[in-house]
Amino acid sequence: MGHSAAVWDYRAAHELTTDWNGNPLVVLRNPQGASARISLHGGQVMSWKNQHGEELLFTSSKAIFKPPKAMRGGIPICFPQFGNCGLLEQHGFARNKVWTIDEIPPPLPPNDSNGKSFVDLILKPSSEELKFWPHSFEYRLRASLGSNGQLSLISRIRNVNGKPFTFSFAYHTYMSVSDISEVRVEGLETLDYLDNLFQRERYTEQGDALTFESEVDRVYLSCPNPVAVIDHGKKRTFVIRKDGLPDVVVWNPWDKKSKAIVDLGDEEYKHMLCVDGAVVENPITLKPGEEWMGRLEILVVASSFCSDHLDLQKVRF
Ligand code: TA6
Repeated sequence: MGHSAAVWDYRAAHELTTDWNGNPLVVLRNPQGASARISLHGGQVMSWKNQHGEELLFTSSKAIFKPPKAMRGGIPICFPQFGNCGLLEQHGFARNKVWTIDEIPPPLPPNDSNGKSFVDLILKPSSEELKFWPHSFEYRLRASLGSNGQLSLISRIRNVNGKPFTFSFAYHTYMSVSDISEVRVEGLETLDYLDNLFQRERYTEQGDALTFESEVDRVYLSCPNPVAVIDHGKKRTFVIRKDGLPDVVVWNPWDKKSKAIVDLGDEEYKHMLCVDGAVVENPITLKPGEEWMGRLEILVVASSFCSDHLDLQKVRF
């Protein structure tokens, strides 16, 4: 793009536009040519491209971009409930609501702003949500793109209510992969997980790395940083770091489940993998006036950058 980082105006590097369906969309760009698109519908990241213009997130060819449902792909936000075991709709309402741009957000540390193009969004409950979930909150989301192409999402949820409330949460991240049979996930070894395919029974991961031969729908508990999704086909690795998000959800619907999902093509499970930074096992309780923060950072590096025994510690965010 011909801009040097020194003269790059990061504030001006976010642009408000609309998708083909008329939904407002914010586009972030970095000086090297990477970009991210964040919809005000759901505060959902719809696209994240590297400096070569390659898409890093999966979007279904059958995705429905029409509110009120979340688009199948990108990064839908699951709040105030992950899954369908509460009183609310599956994965909560945040992904189906219209967010607004937060013009004067409370400050974040300089590291979360300097050298990044970013946008701040806010969601407050409407009288409709309050009927089903009677808790006043302010949910602030910062989405940013670093000069190295890193995507960061910072959620700050504040209780502005008179009573405590409890929530679970996930950044439901659909990664685009060459072929699911060419992918392995590292960083989950020896961890306990809840298996959604077996009534959330608890197991311990025995393998050195997680590979995929059938449907997987698990919540790995208390995962340390980083977690890596290694795509041998594309020779690239997603390195995931998180803060305030102890659990990691791993989901691939495989062939049978895919056929039952209307907005997912029958064969598309081969090209997606959800790996979510999440809070599932121990939901968060906020007292009046308290705030919770959950941060997700994803960087994509060439797999050759890491050796066979992936030295992820040397990956700089
Ligand atoms: O664990 C991930 C999961 O909860 C799966 O059980 C699966 O249903 C998926 O999310 C997608 O949910 P959605 O409501 O977006 O169709």
